[in-house]
Amino acid sequence: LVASLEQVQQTYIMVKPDGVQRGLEHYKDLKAKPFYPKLIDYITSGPVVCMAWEGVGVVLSARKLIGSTDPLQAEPGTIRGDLAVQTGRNVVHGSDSPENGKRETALWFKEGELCQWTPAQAPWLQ
Ligand code: RTP
Repeated sequence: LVASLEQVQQTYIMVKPDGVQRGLEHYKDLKAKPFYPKLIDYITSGPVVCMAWEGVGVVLSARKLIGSTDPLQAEPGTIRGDLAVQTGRNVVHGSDSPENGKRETALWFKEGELCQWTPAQAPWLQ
């Protein structure tokens, strides 16, 4: 996991209860993995809830909230630690790098679908 707490980043967050019925190759990096066919069955088996978050260090902080890939290794208080049991049904996804955050956000959202928001005149607020 490559992430910095200094730069403003985008991360793509997906509640993946049961995938989506579109032919998007979100997990193309994992094509060679033995679990890939099962992962694609899972992720395309129904609707998902998609989010794009933006903020300083958001890739790392979102992954912290989500917890480890294997729910049994995930800390209590994280989404996977509290709500999941198996790696193959780990409830939620978050980009693993700023580069993938940009790529995945562009894959799942058109520009007009993202809400641009500028905080009030207080640069120390994040
Ligand atoms: P994600 O991309 O979904 O946030 O997950 P991750 O970075 O924590 O984990 P990654 O290694 O990229 O794996 C992607 C998803 O594939 C499923 N998986 N199944 N051994 C297995 O059966 C296995 N390993 C991974 C999980 O749904 C994992 O989140």
